[in-house]
Amino acid sequence: MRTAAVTALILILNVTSSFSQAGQAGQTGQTGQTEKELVIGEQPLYRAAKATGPIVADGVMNEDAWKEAQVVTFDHFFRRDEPLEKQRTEFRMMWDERNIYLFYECEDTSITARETGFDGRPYLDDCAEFFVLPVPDSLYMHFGYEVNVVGARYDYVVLWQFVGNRTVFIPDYNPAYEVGVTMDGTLNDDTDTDRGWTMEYVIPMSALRGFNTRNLAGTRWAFQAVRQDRNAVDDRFRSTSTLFPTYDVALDVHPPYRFGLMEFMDN
Ligand SMILES: [Ca+2]
Ligand SMILES: [Ca+2]
Ligand SMILES: [Ca+2]
Repeated sequence: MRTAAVTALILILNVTSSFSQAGQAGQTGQTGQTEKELVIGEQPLYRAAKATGPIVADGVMNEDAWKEAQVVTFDHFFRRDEPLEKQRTEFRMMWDERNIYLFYECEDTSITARETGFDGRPYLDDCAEFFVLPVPDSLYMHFGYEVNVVGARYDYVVLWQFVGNRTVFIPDYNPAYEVGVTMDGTLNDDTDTDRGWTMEYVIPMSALRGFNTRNLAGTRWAFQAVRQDRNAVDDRFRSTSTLFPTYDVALDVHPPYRFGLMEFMDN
């Protein structure tokens, strides 16, 4: 146990060190980044616009504020068996002093969700996930939010490969946040063809307790956004797509050193 704890500490120190070195290299125009090797400090950047008006978590993008959001797609697919499983997802994120706002717009020919329990396994269903580490760095933890299309939530703190190679999920993290869903199709009916679903999150800054959530304009946090796509009621298999590449998906989609960055824009 003592050896594992020391190893974890050394890993954290190494990552912190390489982050600052990579940042300096980036400033001088040098880059060690390749398709397979994401260098800490050179992660891809999402620019989160500041919301200029209220946003209601109802799954409907009818607020003027959303017009300012950068639109990106999840182009990294994993666990994909069939071409059918490569379905399009558009993602938007905004912020203000009180909240982070997320919008997932998912094309889906088969809307499927079985989990209804709290802190269960919504990730085996059609599910939108958000992992955030509220610093511009790659510490070995993050907050996680996963909600399926029937509103079943799984929220947790991850300690990634914290003890040896073991990742610890702490589900006792149960913050207050709002989620709204719309579906264009029929739930859990494999015999027809659906069109898609949306999910809108409003996560209060207070959910990220313990981290600095003030004076955010111009600062950066690490995050990842993920979609699970299940297309058969009786088969738990689902494909996974992510905003940022995560090359070790056989491991999982949670390593914080594969996260990208969000920048809090002041418009
Ligand atoms: Ca809305
Ligand atoms: Ca929880
Ligand atoms: Ca689906």
